[in-house]
Amino acid sequence: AKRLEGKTIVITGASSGIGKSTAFEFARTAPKNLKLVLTARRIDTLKQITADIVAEVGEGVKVLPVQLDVSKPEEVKAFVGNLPEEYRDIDVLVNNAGLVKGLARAPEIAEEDINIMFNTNVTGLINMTQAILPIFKKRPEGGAGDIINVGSIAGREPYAGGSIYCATKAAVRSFTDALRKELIATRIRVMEIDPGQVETEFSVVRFYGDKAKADAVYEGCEPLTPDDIAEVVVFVAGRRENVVIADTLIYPSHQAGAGSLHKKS
Ligand code: NDP
Ligand code: 8X3
Repeated sequence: AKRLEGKTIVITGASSGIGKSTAFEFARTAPKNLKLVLTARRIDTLKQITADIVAEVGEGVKVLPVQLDVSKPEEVKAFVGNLPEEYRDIDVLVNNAGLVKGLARAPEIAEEDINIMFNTNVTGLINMTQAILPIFKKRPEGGAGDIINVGSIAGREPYAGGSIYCATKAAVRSFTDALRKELIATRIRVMEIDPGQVETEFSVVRFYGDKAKADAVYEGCEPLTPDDIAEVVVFVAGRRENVVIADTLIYPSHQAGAGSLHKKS
């Protein structure tokens, strides 16, 4: 907790699931002196989460909700400059915003879905990283700060019906690994966290709001909770500065691959 004290942390996709849990987990771990910038498209939800965090941990954590659509390059470009001065000295960027749309197979994949997934999961993550890296690079020793990218098992093991989503997460993986090499002479840590099955709004979004279809995904399974992943995010950010948890893959006990889930009958 001491190592996180005084840090400014930006989380994308903080209105739900893993991002929201990560916000709470940072606040609980370093409740004395932390600044959290919570971003997503749903600003009202972010405001509620902000109030809930402060109600739980107190005023030691400063929380700023900011509306940001990472798939809009102009919004990302304006993001840092629009932050109040006291939130601009960012130490940790959690690139978590992401989504899947549908289970369609080529040649039936809607162009709109392809664009939403790539613009959010890939271009959005890259643009956020490029917006914040100049802040990191101003620090001594070539720069310092943490970039924590949320990938997926889907980026390692592509599956039928998930070609586009899997391709976006494979792209996250390539970008992350190349960036770590580009920044080798600095103290900037580039880390990737790859969850397996986590129950969040992920499947509701995949099935365009159809909650019954989403629930069926988790029937007979015991998925991870978003808190399980949040604990890992906060753990990697809290290591000694010379320790880089470059890569993690996190499954629930009955999962061993993208489509490899043991279902209780
Ligand atoms: P949720 O749907 O619960 O949360 C996704 C978050 O991303 C929301 O806060 C949403 O906020 C935000 N988001 C979506 N599009 C945008 C956008 N254009 N701009 C800004 N924010 C956006 O799902 P998860 O918590 O599960 O997903 C978080 C990450 O974890 C994603 O990258 C996902 O791919 C990854 N992941 C999830 C797994 C799972 O099984 N759940 C497994 C492996 C990886 P809003 O709608 O308010 O913009
Ligand atoms: C989410 C994992 O395999 O359900 O990233 O698409 S999967």
